[in-house]
Order: sequence, then structure tokens, then C-alpha cells
Amino acid sequence: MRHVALLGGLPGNLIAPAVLATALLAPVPSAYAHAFLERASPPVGSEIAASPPEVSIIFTEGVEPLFSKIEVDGADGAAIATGKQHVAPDNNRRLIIELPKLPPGTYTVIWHVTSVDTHKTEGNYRFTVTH
Ligand SMILES: [Cu+2]
Repeated sequence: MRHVALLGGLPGNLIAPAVLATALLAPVPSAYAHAFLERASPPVGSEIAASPPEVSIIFTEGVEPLFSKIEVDGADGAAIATGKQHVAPDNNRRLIIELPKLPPGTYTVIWHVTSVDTHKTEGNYRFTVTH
């Protein structure tokens, strides 16, 4: 049950119940693994002093850029008008989206990705801009 172990190792990373249920009910061969958030910038749950230029998430598996999306919502729940999104040329596990200048506040990053093994996963996390 590698997926369960991954979930347990990601404090603060919320996985949609549907995805969790799928992972529990339909174990996949151990050669496959879903793409879950491994590391993010700004970090999960962080408070940062200045508006970040981009959101960058490194997943546990490579992701398909055409079928993967990062959305950033403001405190009012409305989506921020983000800029270009791309996968890092040297690392297909890293998905990046450019941000406009963000005023102070708490933001929710919502990600939906399809990994190179075609499995879909999603999750979200928050960060706060303090100045
Ligand atoms: Cu998978």
C-alpha cells in the first residue's frame, strides 16, 4: 500500500476523498505510483514576506503538462489570473505557474495532475503572503 504511506508522509497536503478512496480500493502494481506533491515553493502552509514570482510543485512522478493544472485562489475563493504554466525542461516532475504580484493574504493552491503513467491525482494547500 505504497499510496497510503505517501499520504501519511505529507502533512498538510489535502488529498481529495475520491482519490484516496480510489487508492485504497484499487491497488495498482507496485511498478506504478501516482503523482503526489513531494515539495512545493512557496512551501505547504508557509508564511512568506513577499509575493512569490511563481508556484512550483515537485511531484513524486513525472506529469503530463497538457493534462495538469495548477490554480491559485485568493481568500475570497476567486481564481487569480495566473500566467504561463510549464513543466521544468530538466525535470518533468516539476510543474510551474507564473504569478502576478499578490497582495498580502492567504492563498490556496489547487493542483490537478495526470502523471506519465496516466493516473490522475489532485490536492491543495495554502500559503500566506504577509507583506
Ligand atoms: Cu499512478
